[in-house]
Amino acid sequence: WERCQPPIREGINTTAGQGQQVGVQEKQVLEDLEMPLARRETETLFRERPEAGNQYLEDALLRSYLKTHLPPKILEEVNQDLERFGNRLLTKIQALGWECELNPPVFRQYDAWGRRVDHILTCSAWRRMKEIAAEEGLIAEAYERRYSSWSRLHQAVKLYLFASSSGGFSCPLAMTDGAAKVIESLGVPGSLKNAFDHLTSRDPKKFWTSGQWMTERRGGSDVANGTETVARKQPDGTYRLYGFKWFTSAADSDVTLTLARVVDAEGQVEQGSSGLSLFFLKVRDEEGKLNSIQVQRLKDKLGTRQMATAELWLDGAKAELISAEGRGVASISNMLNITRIHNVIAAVASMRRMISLSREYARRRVAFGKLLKDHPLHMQTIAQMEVQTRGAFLLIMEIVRLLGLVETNMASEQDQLLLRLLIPVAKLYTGKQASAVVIEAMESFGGQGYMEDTGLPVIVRDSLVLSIWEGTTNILSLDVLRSLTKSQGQVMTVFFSTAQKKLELASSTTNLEPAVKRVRDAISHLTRFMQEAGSRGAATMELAARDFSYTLARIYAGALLIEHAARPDASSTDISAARRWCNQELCPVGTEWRNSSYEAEEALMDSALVYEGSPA
Ligand code: UCC
Repeated sequence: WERCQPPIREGINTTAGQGQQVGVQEKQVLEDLEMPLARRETETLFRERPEAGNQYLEDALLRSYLKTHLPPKILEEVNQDLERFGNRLLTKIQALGWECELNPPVFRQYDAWGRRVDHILTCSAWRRMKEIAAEEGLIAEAYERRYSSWSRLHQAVKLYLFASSSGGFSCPLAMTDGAAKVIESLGVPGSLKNAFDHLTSRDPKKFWTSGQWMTERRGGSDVANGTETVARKQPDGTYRLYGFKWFTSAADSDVTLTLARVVDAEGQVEQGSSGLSLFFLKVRDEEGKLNSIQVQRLKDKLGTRQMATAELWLDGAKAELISAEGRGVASISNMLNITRIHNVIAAVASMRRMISLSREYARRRVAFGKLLKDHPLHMQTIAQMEVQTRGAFLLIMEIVRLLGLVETNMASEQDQLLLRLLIPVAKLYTGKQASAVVIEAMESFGGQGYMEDTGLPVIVRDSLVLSIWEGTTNILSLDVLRSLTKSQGQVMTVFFSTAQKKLELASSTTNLEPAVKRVRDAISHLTRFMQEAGSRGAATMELAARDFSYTLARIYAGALLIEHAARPDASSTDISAARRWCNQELCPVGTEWRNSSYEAEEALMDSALVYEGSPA
């Protein structure tokens, strides 16, 4: 309101009867009191719009990470590609992303003549995104392996730069990557060779995207018990699928992987996880007709509205069985681990984009007589977000580095175990971080952050799903425990030894001593917790699973930040980020253990607290 008030002008007397000169001035003042003045003020506000530049060039941590880890020849090429891609994102792709937001998909069930058509209509910008994804090799890069183990990291960095400008297209890319991974892990059998070529193509005319239809009405998390879809074998060896898929993301995709129960000769199916098998199917035939699939409706979602999520009836959809019978969950977990990695990439990208806009805004916006950037409290808030984002960024780089090693047969058994553990840890931790950081960053724009047409609420809405899809925080915490059980605790041995090695690298850096000490203390608290809680059995570990996973994320990211800050050419900000990260509670599971939060009586009290006053 203050901005709309006319300014007080010194030296202008508006009282009547003081001659012609005064009369002209008075007229001027009266004119100024009209709209033009208010409009001029508004124009000032326009100039405060934060503009992010080339997101690659402005990302100091990303660039220093690449410089530290990539071999020089690869660095040179990757650097060139990323700078070019950063410019393309800024000048072309970002605008397309906004168009996708403004033109969400529309579902048309019938044509003008009453024929059932079930068309999901997407906008031209969305379709252009698909072409760009192919041209940029956003999937291909990872499978061509021209930079050997570093190809995965190169791809991940491109996806990270792309995510916040992609208009939601990161979602189909995640599933496409997951499908390619499953097919590759099956040895690219002849029947899937064509599909693999399409999914990993750089040719926009050839490129296919994939869905991942896992969720049915009775089970999003509990896939083993919630899947009702059945598969009937046909004389030609193919199957026909019958069932109802409750959430199918990017339902305009070309192909999909899905789970179903094979019907045996007696017409029976096996329930539970061991009754599930994995199928590949094309969504449409060559003429564009749906593969015996009916679209019931599109979902009305809080965010990711650029992307069509549908309810689908499978009414005899033709499909190919691609796992051993009953090994559906284990087979699709190859896809899940890839889509979970993409989830982490998207989480870090959304935090990075919001901070990038926030810091630009702080350079332009004046409040209380000075720029926001000159208000220490404001800068402290953004710096705290920056520290969180740096920890998350190094986690994702570590994961894709390990994945690259696994994919090029250069990984040790320890690397594989560590990767298995870190994927759910990073997914659950960064999903939560993203919502917290993005909402905090929204606040740094004041009321403007809440305005739809700034584009900021889109980032907020879209980031909220990151802790839900691909496994909620609790489901992922249980997956962390699954990785412990399956490896008989070996994942933890590797976790501890790798974290300790990273800390040793910093032993001669005096500035990092306090941070190193805090991580070492956290490791000993965690070790003590595991010794004591481990003997209490599964129920205790289940109650502790979330805090346990947070502890792993904080310790490991702390070790990574310390490692990065211990480089000979590390900056003072690298050191400060490591120290600040390590100043937070690094071992929440130890604290809660001391508070007896995981005792059986406390679990009973949880229920009592939740249900007090609620009818039985
Ligand atoms: O939301 C969806 C699509 C969204 C769009 C994608 C966007 C991606 C991000 C984009 C960013 C922009 S699709 C729905 C997502 N749904 C889920 O994530 C499901 C959540 N639920 C779980 O993860 C559960 O934990 C289940 C389904 C895995 C539990 O199934 P079971 O059958 O009860 O689990 P079991 O019996 O423990 O595991 C069966 C087998 C075991 O192997 P074996 O038999 O050899 O011992 C497990 O070790 O599967 C293995 N397994 C795994 N292996 C299970 N999970 C994993 C894993 N993560 N990695 C390796």
